[in-house]
Amino acid sequence: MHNAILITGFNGEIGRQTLLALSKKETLIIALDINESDIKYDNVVYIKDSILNKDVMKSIFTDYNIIEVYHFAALLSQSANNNPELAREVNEEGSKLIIRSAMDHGIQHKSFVRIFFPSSIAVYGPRKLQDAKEWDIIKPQTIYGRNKLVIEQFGTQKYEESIQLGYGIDFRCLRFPGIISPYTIPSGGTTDFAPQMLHAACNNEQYTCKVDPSTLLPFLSIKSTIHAILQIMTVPHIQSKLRAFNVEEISLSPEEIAKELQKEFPKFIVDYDIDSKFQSIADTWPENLNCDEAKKEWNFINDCSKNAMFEQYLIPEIKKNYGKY
Ligand code: AKB
Repeated sequence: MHNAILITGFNGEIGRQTLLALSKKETLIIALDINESDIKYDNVVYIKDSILNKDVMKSIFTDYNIIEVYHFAALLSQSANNNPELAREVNEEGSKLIIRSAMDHGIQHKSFVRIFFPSSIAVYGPRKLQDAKEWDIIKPQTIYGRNKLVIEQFGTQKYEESIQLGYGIDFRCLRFPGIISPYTIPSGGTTDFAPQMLHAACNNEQYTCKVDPSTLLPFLSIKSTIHAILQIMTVPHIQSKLRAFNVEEISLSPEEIAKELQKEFPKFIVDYDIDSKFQSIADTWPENLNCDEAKKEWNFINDCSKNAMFEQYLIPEIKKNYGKY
């Protein structure tokens, strides 16, 4: 039976770049997504199906010796608020099915299946924190935040059971802020305005932002996102009792992002049409995150300036992505 890595939601903003990074490994990859793949790598078996399909999940864990799982299939905050039942099914039941399948596999093979789960700043609330720490008030105000917290707690419980058994799963989580990628344009998220602005500016499009210009939120570039995922998944052993860690590079507001982009794209116009569905969520998410635990555990580095993020990475990459050298 071949060793293999399972990745779900590989067509998404984080999944796509994680699959690219994992494809450089020798290990076979089983890539599951509800949509077709438009990118083909040699060492990847593509499965077009839902994470809710129990038969598919059973066959994956029967046909392959799954050693790692990267689970990105999910509805983001706005999509989840618009479709709570589907969000509960996908974000909770689908995630639990994967965790249970991996746990059974680990027990059967007397091994630990290492699982990466992308949690979110959405678990914080109800008030907007500064320098939010992992053990701060955790009272999520959104369906999505509650979904993420349920799985953080379920995965941690199954990890603790695995430690008692001596095999099962090794569950690892990052609480992601907004992600800014020059390669994909996300939808369904509250922090999507940041990557959407980047792409609009490069394509000479005006952008209407649904979040107040002064609202501060934490962000990570996609490059640092993938680096952090690979770091937490390669640390031999996490000493901390925590299983979910904060990661952030920089705290930004829509007006700060617009100003950074207008340095390179002076004709870029942003106007604001505040949408309460977006603003009410953004007002419960932290302004910025304390990442000391990630620094302690695997030397997570986040000394990133606006210049480093935009002028040295996002802008050159977005121009390359659209062939605008
Ligand atoms: C969203 O905005 O829903 C996500 C997130 C911060 O988890 N990008």
